[in-house]
Amino acid sequence: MTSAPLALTIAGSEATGGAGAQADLRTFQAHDVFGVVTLTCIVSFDPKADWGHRFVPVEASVITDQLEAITAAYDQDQLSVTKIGMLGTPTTIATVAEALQRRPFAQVVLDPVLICKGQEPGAALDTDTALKAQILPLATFVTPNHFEAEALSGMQIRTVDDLTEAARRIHELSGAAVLAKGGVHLPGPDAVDVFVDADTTEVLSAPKVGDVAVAGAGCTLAAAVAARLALGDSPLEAARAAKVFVTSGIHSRLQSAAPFDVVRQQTV
Ligand code: PXL
Repeated sequence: MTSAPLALTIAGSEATGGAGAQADLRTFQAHDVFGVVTLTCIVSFDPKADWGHRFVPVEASVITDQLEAITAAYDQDQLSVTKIGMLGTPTTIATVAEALQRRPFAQVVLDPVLICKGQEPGAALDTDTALKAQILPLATFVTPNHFEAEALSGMQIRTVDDLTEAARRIHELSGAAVLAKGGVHLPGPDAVDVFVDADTTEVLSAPKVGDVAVAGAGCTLAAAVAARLALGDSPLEAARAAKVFVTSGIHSRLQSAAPFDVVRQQTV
């Protein structure tokens, strides 16, 4: 028998494996963290329609069943870290929020997926509002990308100073540690993320790997934060390590016929 650090991902399936639960599980495994999954939805890109998203939510009762099985099998001492990825509908958001209130997790890493690459902006305003109202207050660590940081902070982000201010506002709003991602969206040679919690503001920087966003980077970063927290890192240590991990995965990215290259997670 062995004991192992565990982490749960509450996320969607993206069938080609670039993003979602598949990326999360590969990231957990790369850190030797035992991963378990509650599946929230199934996304199948449509190659006949410009690789648009076909989205099917998992029924609320089935989401509850998965969480019931997982939390009965592993108690709060054994499984204390969860990562939340794509939820997708207000019903799913309410279901997950209720389950997390019933059985709290010490660490809740929220990747506030408001929209996936290729989706229409603004298509899901009620989902965004529900996520902000019901899930954000439960998070202990949030990883918004450029677009999500603008939506959550209510400000435009054009510079690293803007990104820092937005991260500070999201920290004040949520009480969570925040790792706000500039990605390829800020000008300059570096991909810049900003970490803010009650004690620290730190700019994390790595040279950009090309100018085009890679699929799965957001999922991988948040999952790496969750894995590092499960291994005992502080939030700041987890943020630093996750940035290094995702940068390495972008360097060894996988090509396919889909429009985006995907992150390939490298064993730590
Ligand atoms: O990258 C955001 C994302 C997260 N989760 C799932 C997705 C996507 C984007 O495609 O499909 C399941």
